[in-house]
Amino acid sequence: MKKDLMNIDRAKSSTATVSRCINSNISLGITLGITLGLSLGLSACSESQNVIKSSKGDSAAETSVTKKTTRPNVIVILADDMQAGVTGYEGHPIIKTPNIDKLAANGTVFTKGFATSAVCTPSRTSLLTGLYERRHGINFNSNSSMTEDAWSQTYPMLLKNDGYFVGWVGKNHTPIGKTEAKGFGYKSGVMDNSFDYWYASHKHLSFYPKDHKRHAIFKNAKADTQIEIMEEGLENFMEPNEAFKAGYNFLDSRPKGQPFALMINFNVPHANSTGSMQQRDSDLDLYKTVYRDKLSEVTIPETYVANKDIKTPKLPLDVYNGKFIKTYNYVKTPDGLKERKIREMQTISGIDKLLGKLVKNLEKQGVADNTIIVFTSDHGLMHGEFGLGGKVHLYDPSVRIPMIVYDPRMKYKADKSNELVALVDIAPTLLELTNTSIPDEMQGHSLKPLMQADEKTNGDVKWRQEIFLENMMTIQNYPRMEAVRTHKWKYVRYFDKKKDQRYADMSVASINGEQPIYEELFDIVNDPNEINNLINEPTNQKIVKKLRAKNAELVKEYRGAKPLNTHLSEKAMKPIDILKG
Ligand SMILES: [Ca+2]
Repeated sequence: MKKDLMNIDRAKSSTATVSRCINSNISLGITLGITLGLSLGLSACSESQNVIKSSKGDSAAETSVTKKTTRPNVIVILADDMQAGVTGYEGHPIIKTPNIDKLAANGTVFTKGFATSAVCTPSRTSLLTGLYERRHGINFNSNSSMTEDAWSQTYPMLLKNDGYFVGWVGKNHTPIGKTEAKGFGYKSGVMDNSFDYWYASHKHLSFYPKDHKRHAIFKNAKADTQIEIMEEGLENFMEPNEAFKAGYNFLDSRPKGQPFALMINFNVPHANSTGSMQQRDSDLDLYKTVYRDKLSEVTIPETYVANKDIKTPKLPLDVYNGKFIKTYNYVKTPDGLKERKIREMQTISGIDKLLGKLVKNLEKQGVADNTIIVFTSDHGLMHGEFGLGGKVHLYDPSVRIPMIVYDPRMKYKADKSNELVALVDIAPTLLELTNTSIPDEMQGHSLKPLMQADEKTNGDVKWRQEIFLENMMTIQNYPRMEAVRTHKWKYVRYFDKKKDQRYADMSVASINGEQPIYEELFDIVNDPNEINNLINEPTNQKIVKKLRAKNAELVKEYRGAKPLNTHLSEKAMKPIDILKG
């Protein structure tokens, strides 16, 4: 029933966008003061009209013209392993993020944004597909690659198919395709060749990408550091630079007048990058000295437990043995965590610097008033809360993310939304805002109704009252987990590691009756740090029963009946004990 209501919302909003070009011109003067403070220049509407005037003049073509002339550009900026709360707009006491703060002030801030799978690969895949991991079937241990058909249904490919020039800069962590010529997943070349502009590489980039042969695409960059290399790629995207292009003759120039969709995917502040920072002489001061004078003001979480002080583990040892990979060893001591936090702030400020330059470039190009910008992270991270490191867990530090959606054309903008939203909602949002059809299979919902403060919609949007969270990454000692979080409660269930199976089989295990071996219930409102497990409190049994049922319902709905739309590697076919290695 609720989904039907959502679809009605989508249809209404899509109809409304038909007249957006006219509206946006009328409202230019009004919105001028609250946009990023940019000079508008010619509207992209008139620019686009010139480009497509040569198309047919019949009524069908007129519809096409109306659609194309209203189309905004789309930029998604994705941080890596960035917890919610480490920005100025979220009230962080030390970090300075003026450009992110400005985006927050001019856009809609989602205060309850979530990654439904708190791991790079499945979460980034959810952002692209609008699907929960349970349906897209891609993780580090899935030994699978998205099929070409599944890839065609991601938002960048849907936009490309609908007339957009698409670019990708930075990191990719989603294996896609399978080709005889090149191979499986990252090796297939499917993703690299799908983009009109590709200045990116697969898996971790490190802080100095040029140090690694795998990232040869960056070898001619002037800068050595990740964020600045990405800045060079972005500058060239916005204004093709012949000297830059000479080193990469496969890069196309962006045609002026064609709407673009650009993905800017960082590998910071991920510990792979912050852990590889070396304060080289050639680094900017930002990555050497900034924030170091604030070391004494850096705080550790209220629930922090140093490794040597762990007496009673947060989770029983037969549920999770507590061991995490050495990448996250910095949480084991307060000094290690504080150093991590300094580097985290430095690299987030690096992202902020890049955003500032990008906005100036959009101004210069005269498209700032017609460019949607999304800022978010693929998931959060544990910072030693209860002695835990890494991500994956379904506790809030791991699953909560910063999320801002800025659409300069929006006439009545909501400053913020406290609804439960997730990365799966980004793809349908961007498709709706660009007037592109949303595939029925997409499971997220467009955030557009929440972004509007129009009296007709504000406070009257029917929205989900619970969000489903999951972990199916069973490598690195982690248990399978499922959770349902409402505004008030979080219910988490853990499964027996001894019953881990092949990935595709695990995706239906609980649907087929596998029972959890451990459960948690937290009162998020009164216990936001998730300290007290209330699962056995007699007074809570009614809500426990309700959330168990909701969990079962959501797993089934999100998994769906169809097989996973993935290619499987040879490894995926081997017995389970090999998979565990
Ligand atoms: Ca990540």
